[in-house]
Amino acid sequence: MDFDLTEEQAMIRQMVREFAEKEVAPIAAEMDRLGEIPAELIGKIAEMGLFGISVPEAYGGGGGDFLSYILAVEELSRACASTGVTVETHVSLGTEPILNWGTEEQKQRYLPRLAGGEMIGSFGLTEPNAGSDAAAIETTAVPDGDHWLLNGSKIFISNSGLADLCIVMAMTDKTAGTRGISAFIVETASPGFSVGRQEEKMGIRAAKTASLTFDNVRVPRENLLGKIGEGFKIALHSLDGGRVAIAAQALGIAQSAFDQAREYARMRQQFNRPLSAFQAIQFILAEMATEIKAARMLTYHAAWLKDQGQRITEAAAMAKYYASETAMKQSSKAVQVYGGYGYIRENGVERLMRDAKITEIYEGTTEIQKIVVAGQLLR
Ligand code: COS
Repeated sequence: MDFDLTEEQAMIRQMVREFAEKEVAPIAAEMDRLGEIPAELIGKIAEMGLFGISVPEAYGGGGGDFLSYILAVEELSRACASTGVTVETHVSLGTEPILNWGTEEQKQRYLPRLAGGEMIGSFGLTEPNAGSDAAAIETTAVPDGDHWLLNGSKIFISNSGLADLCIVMAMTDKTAGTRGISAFIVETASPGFSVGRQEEKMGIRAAKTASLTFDNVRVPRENLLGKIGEGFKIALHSLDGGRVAIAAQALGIAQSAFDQAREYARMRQQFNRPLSAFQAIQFILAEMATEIKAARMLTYHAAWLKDQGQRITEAAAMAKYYASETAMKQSSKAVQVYGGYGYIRENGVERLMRDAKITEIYEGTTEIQKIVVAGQLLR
């Protein structure tokens, strides 16, 4: 058992940490206020190679392993959870499905541009009537000569408005249940593809989230991803990886909450002593640090299993369930340590609480993660 990062993983973590502290953290509050990640920052992330961190060098990526990517999402999210999820959506949900399920031709066509950040990726699964019940999607794809015709709509789609490409799940056979769903690589510039208004969210306010509408969108036949009927499997397999990355996002938020709470506890004086001299506050910090460590172990272990080529359905669900609850708890505790100063925007800890909540919801709610874990345990 080896708990050390490799030299390369440690180097990537350090590099992303420095980048996040210098380029992301100073503008995180402003991005949250404006509801926007500046194009300049997206450009810098692309320059750093973070959009292609886990894409093999043969396709223009950095050739890093999955754990390196997880470390990058954690460090970005520690500075700004909106930035973390923008990269996460692009990598786990917009790029990995092509890497894992695409034909050689699809990989050659899309991966170099995705890895370089010239194209941003997204993932269209959720619909108004298909949230946790992902198989209930109503968007349809019907063959039409050399194309597929897509009709329907999606909601709550991350990176909408920013993305150039969307992996869209659509029904190709309504009578076949989950095996009637297929996946398509859809370019967002296609006629009939439209993006709704950006949602006003509680947290991750700088990340883009909008609905999509497909009005007779013509998708070339060769853009079917995987085989007909494999879409649900592709979606859930992609979400396995995505859930580990959301656990990493949650970890970044929780770590930031701890860092700020500790700093404040040392600095803030009440009753002629720093807060950190009170056992009530020491216990809070001890609980925070312990739970964050446990969440980190689950998350890195799930990433390590993926790097060993093992199925991670259970490990990913456990990591996401635990890390997201940890982020919610720790960010709330950080606000408590700050007291009234934590409740006002100025100090930045309330943003962590708002950002943490979504990690318990997207890419499968906590309840869905428990269903997945129980399903594996009772198989
Ligand atoms: N990887 C690959 N394939 C998987 C899989 C995984 N992690 N999980 C399930 N599958 C396959 C199964 O093997 C099965 O395939 P076969 O029909 O060939 O046997 C198929 O998918 C259906 O599996 P299952 O019957 O377990 O699926 P359910 O309909 O019971 O749904 C839940 C399972 C509820 C867990 C699933 O719908 C889910 O994860 N929902 C949440 C969706 C979600 O995360 N939404 C967020 C949107 S993205 S922000």
